[in-house]
Amino acid sequence: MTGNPKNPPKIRAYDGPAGGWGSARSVGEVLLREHIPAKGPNLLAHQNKPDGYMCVSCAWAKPAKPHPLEFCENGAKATAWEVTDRRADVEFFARHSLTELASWSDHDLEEQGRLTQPMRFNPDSDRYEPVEWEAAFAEIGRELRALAPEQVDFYTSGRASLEASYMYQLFARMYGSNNLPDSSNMCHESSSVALPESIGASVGTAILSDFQNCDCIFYIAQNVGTSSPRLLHDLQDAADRGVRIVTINLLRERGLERFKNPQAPSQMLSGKETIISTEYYQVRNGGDTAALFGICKALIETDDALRLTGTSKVTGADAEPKDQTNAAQVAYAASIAAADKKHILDHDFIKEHTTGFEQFASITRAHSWEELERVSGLSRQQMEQAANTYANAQAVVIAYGMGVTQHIMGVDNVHMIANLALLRGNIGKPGANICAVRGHSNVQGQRTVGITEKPGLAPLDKLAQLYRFEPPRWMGHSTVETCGAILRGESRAFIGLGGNFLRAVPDTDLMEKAWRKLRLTVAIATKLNRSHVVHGEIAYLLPCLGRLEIDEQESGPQAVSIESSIAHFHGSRGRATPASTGLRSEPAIIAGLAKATLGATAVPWDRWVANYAEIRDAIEETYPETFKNFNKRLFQPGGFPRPLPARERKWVTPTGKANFIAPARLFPEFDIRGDTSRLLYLATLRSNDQFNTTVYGYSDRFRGVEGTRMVVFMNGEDIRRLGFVEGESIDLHTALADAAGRQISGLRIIEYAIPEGCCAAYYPEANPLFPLAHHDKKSKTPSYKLLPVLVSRSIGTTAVDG
Ligand SMILES: Nc1nc2c(c(=O)[nH]1)N[C@H]1C(S)=C(S)[C@@H](COP(=O)(O)OP(=O)(O)OC[C@H]3O[C@@H](n4cnc5c(=O)[nH]c(N)nc54)[C@H](O)[C@@H]3O)O[C@H]1N2
Ligand SMILES: Nc1nc2c(c(=O)[nH]1)N[C@H]1C(S)=C(S)[C@@H](COP(=O)(O)OP(=O)(O)OC[C@H]3O[C@@H](n4cnc5c(=O)[nH]c(N)nc54)[C@H](O)[C@@H]3O)O[C@H]1N2
Ligand SMILES: [Mo]
Repeated sequence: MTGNPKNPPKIRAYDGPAGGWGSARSVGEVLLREHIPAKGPNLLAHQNKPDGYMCVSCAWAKPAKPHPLEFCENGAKATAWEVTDRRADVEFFARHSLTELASWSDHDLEEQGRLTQPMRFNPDSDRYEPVEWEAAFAEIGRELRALAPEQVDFYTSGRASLEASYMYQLFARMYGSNNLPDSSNMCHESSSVALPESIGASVGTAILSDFQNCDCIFYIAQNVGTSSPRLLHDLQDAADRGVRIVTINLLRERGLERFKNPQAPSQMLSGKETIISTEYYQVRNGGDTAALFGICKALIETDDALRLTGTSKVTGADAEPKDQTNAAQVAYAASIAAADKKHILDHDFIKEHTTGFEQFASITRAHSWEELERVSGLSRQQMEQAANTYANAQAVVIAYGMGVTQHIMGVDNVHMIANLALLRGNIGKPGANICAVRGHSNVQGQRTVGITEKPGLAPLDKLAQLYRFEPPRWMGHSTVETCGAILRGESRAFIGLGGNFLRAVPDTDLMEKAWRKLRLTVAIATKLNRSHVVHGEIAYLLPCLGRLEIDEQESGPQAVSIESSIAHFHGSRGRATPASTGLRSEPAIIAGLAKATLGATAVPWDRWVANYAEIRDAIEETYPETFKNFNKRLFQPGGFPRPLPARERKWVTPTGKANFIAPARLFPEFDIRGDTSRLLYLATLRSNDQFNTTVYGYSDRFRGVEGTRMVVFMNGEDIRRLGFVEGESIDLHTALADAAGRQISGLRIIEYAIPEGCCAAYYPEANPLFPLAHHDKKSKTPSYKLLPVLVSRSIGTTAVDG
């Protein structure tokens, strides 16, 4: 089984809007595909509702007054994928050896359906075989006790509830380890490092009402139509109010161009679409710091001129516009003058609330337009136009995603976003603020309750006092450090609370070899994936309930909770019948592991499992300010907010102010090896038919790709310059010194609206290209959106998915 798509690949331009009938049809098809046409629609009615369950797809806000159907195409897919009627049961594992399953594609592995009971790897039969829960816990406990805590890694993917995450970090710390890497290390970690330095907040500060009160949105490097489609409704409402939406993205993404609301009958029938972006700037990948410097330069220099002269005369722009560049600037200065403004920057805010402005301004002025244009791929006029729009807005939301964070300069990029916001006081006023659009549905929340490798970020003293143990104080492993320790043979055991670590990380080929040498791999999971079929010497699959399922415990059916992208907490109650009676909940599995590993402790594990409200009480005791009256507020419509001092312009930074921080460079320095005439900069992307490593199918409707994922998006000029033709198969080779030999083969060329010199391919297929060392040194986030690659014609290879 190769996982080859059933139909031959088709590539054609998609000219519909995001949403629309395509989306409505797709939801129906998904329910059919997972054999759940009857229970599906009923269940979906409870998705993201105050009394229902919180979607397991993205982390976008759940409004207090939801739409009758508060879900999107991709949320419906995630639901269908979880409540599917398909099963990877005992008979399935009896039929297939692990050697065989290791040749299956990501899609085919998960497509087998839900895991049904605990399994242990048997080396004699090369199969996973059923095992009793207690026997599994006992052996895992014995193995963990035989290892040093430094040798064990406890990974969390961002779906686990606040309750499960809190228990998991406590288990790891009581065992003696701070090795708590998580999916966030590959995702928004650049935000988690940069935002505290800039504004003293570890998360975005925007809430839903900011989208309702802004007069401008900067939408940077996030693919809303695929990755967080419900946010498209908020963008649509804003667009309908006449809000300017300025998009900065590597690609032309359909969801950022046009949207038709599949849940608004009038739009569906009338054929009306909403134009989302009023300005669309296609930046080169890795060009955001330069582009944002350019926008800041236009603002600062225009402000300089206004302050000097008190008139609309601005640097480089005489009264008579000589070219388009000057035209934009003059129009801008004129509009400022018309509004009788004497300056463009919010000097009162800068003076009262920030440090570092003068230094940032002089570094910004010193960057030449030529350099900024070359690195960003935008023209001076475009950057000035964006600045003009920015300066004419009273309240701006700046939202961003992975195209900013997954970079060698990820932290620098986020600093630049904060700098732009600070120039006009766009933090801590209604309708403004920074929105870090989060990925996994509880990735933000798991950090809030202690999942972190950094001892300084966990309330260790409090945990010590509450549970009477001495927590480890050493710095644990982040995701890339876990990979390093596994590659070096230092880590001996890997426990995964969800996720598909082996596919999500860089250097996947090397990692697989090292992974097989681990003494112990334990996966708490809902579905089979590659991190399970490639396994350690002793390997366990511990199947858990999903969030959508009824979680019956001693005190009755349980609820869990999550934190959304806008820092609101929500209760979630499962509605679906569990996939199997052999499943346990994540809290129950963690408690089982903890008791078997740690013996008697001061933690009432069994009581917690019997009634999750008691876990929430413990969370509240640990974080009294954040989780005040947790159980009482659990189902508050719209969620209850997490206190965010930066929203009130209280800056929890060492200076007590918000800080302008200027990146030291515009673009990373790479030690490139090979024929540079064949060099392109690669970004990796998600299709509209996947959730991370979960590949639902082989369709990327908005980008017009059907039936394959083995493609590379290229600019037409590059295709011709390199002597290729569209549809031809090529290979990509990592072009960095010390990274020789990393390549992927047989990618079909698609001509696409992407700047020259750049290209894009799908994640996780492209991950073998990324060397582990290729990450942001400050946040350790892998640079998944910027890798120098060389392209060559494929010899004798054909594209094979999987
Ligand atoms: N359906 C679906 N939903 C998801 C997920 C999924 O896989 N499928 N994953 C979830 C997770 S964990 C996450 S983190 C989010 C991810 O959601 P996104 O943040 O949207 O991440 P990507 O899909 O990787 O795409 C990033 C976008 O950045 C652009 N880009 C790439 N490089 C650059 C650059 O250098 N500069 C600029 N300005 N733009 C760039 C790309 O063109 C693309 O539009 O979505 C979450 N939601
Ligand atoms: N090249 C490249 N690599 C990337 C990225 C990229 O843009 N480019 N993006 C990165 C990002 S942003 C992220 S977040 C990571 C994602 O990395 P991960 O979070 O590790 O991966 P997922 O694909 O989300 O994990 C899917 C698996 O989770 C399990 N699962 C699903 N639901 C549940 C549940 O309720 N409970 C439990 N216990 N298990 C469950 C299933 O077994 C499923 O197979 O990948 C990163 N890797
Ligand atoms: Mo993510």
